[in-house]
Amino acid sequence: MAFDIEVIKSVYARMPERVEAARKMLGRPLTLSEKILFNHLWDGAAPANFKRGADYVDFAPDRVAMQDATAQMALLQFMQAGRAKVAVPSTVHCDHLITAQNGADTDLQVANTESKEVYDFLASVSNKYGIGFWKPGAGIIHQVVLENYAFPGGMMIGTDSHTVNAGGLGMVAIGVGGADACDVMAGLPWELKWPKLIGVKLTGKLNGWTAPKDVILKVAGLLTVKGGTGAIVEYFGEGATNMSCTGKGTICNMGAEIGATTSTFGYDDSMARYLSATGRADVAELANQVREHLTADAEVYNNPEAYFDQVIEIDLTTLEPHLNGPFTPDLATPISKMKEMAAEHGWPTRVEVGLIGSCTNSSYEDISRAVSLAKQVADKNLKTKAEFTITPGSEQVRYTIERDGFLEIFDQIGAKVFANACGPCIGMWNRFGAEKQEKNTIVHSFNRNFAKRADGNPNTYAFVGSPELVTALAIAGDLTFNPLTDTLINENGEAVKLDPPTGDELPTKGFAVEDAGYIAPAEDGSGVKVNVSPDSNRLQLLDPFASWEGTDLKGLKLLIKAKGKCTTDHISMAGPWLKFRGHLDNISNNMLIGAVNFFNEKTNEVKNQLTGNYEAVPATQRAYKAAGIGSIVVGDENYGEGSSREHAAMEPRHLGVRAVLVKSFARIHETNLKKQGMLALTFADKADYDKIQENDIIDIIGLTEFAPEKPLQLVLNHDNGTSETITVNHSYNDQQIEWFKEGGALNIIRKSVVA
Ligand code: MIC
Ligand code: SF4
Repeated sequence: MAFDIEVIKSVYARMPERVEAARKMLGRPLTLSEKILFNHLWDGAAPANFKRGADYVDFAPDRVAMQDATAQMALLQFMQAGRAKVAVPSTVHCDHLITAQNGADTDLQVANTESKEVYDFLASVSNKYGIGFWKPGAGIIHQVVLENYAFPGGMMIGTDSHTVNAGGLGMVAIGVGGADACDVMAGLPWELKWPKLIGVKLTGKLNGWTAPKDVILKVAGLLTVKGGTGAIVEYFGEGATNMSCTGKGTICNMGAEIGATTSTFGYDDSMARYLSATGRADVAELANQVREHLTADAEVYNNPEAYFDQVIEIDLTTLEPHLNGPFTPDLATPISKMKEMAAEHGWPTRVEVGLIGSCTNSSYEDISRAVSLAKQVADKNLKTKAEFTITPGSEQVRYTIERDGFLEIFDQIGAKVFANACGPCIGMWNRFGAEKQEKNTIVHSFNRNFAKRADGNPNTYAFVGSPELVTALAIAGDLTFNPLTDTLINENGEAVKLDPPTGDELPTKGFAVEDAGYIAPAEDGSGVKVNVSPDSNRLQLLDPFASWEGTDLKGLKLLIKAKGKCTTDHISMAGPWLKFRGHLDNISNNMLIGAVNFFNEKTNEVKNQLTGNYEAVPATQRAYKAAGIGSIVVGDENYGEGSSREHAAMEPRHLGVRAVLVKSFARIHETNLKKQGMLALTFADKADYDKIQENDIIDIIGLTEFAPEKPLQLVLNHDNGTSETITVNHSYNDQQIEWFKEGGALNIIRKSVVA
């Protein structure tokens, strides 16, 4: 039986009435996204004609999921909320802290020793507060959620940007910072700007070498890393129903890479099949009863232009396999153009490593299709040219593919199987020789390929493709190999062609697993002790941030004017730093060390205005903090793109940065800044970015009358004695202004506990 079936029943029980009320109020048919949103309005709220992309609305999500690297901070905050138990079903998944090096068993052992303190902390907090705990090795959060918790029509939030993966099962699943998760677990409403809606119509049917991954690689190319900002992407059409549920998951997963709030698909037979195969026939049965509400009204898909803000159409029958990259997931190249593109840009064409798996692409279908290619290596007397690795998404998938002989076939091509964890996808990869920083190419089926992400080497060119294409390119050892047209020379000197991949949507013998890795919490956790040692360098209890002093902020130093792409990886790097995710002071030593300083084009070298010397960013900011001087960070477009990690907002807050002023923000990061009591500001005129000079002293004026939709003024005092005033915008509503004034949202919850 499924977990928390009562929650699912109650969501479905109220759905018909709430959907009808919304339809009546709007006087028009509804998209699926709208149905789910209206059905999850915060208790008692009546539907209203919310303005897309403008109105903040309170929601009541059905569940919360957290992964270990973000759960630490989320739970450190939750511990201060004064609650005995979480208010909605919640889970913790230990997946980000396992370094991939020698293979699953030894790597897992090492992690269990190295991160024991963190795992023990997470296990005991989970046990105490009624949170389901998935131990290290159980799998990657999004795969485990898809297999166990996701359900059509549900709404969940998760402290990871790829929470959106659950859209594959027809959910509205959204990535958030830990402070948002903390609110929902504490029983408070969760706020989101009513999203815009993008419709993607899929016609035709995938065939041959093309996979679901290619749909999202194509969409990313069309919409770019910013194109989905503030929007839910809803996929529909015969192409959607023709596709597996896990394939839909892949597409939704990488919706994070276009900045979309989330992506989703209407309920169909593929979802019912997946639910049944993963032991949840009961959920499928319930969903079948409210089927009409778990997809858009027919008029919407017949005439999408009238209901979506933007509509894209993709014909799956003619869609080509793509490779996206390097260094950004939206640089989309159809495989037939790769020869040209690589030559034009000087991309290294020799593929050193092919990596498949991750939360994005490790379904049974993915692995079975990749294995059909690996099999051809022996059958056609080929030799695999590149290294090859697999990170299964869950123990259930790993166990099943082992049973079905797939791992043995991969073994024959020299593949290494890493633990069921994030591993190389998040820089937890002890790649041999990476420290030499040689220029090289890897191909993987993950979702992100920002510089340094996988192995810490800035000269690694990472390309994202489907597991089947990655496998073919690893066999060929050549980025420009087009398996649709090209041949390979085998060990006998003959030219051979790879047959297109084939596979099974679901295991014919069913899924199996011995120990899935789940630990249920205590019925009554009140007696459970949670220990955090004051000497720990991994965990640190949180001290409340100071509230606003009640005046304008004057005399702020410019800490850094970041140039170009500044993702959360640039602001708070992962990889080696992941181990400090539960220790705010220690992790703050990575603050903005990856951001490029506009004035010298260097990373981690900014002018310390107190000494005039160029120093590391964290050290410079610590010097300002010691001197009691606030500072400001300036950034470019889509600042904070990528991860949900709130450390990217908490570190500057902790070290005394007061405001972040950019051309535009990525959604989760902007909310994280607000939640932590920072000022998140945008240039009213983007050209004003050019007015910011290295030695500026900056005043923020208008805070005593801080109000929604009312711009603030910034006075830039240049070192030649002149000054100029620019206008900056913000998107704070009344509630968020309170967060700022109180010094952070958590201070408000804390107060309510004391009161
Ligand atoms: C990622 O893919 O970047 C991560 C690591 O999963 C992050 C979460 C994190 O930084 O802990 C995400 O996407 O939110
Ligand atoms: Fe883990 Fe990578 Fe998925 Fe993030 S994207 S959850 S790091 S596997």
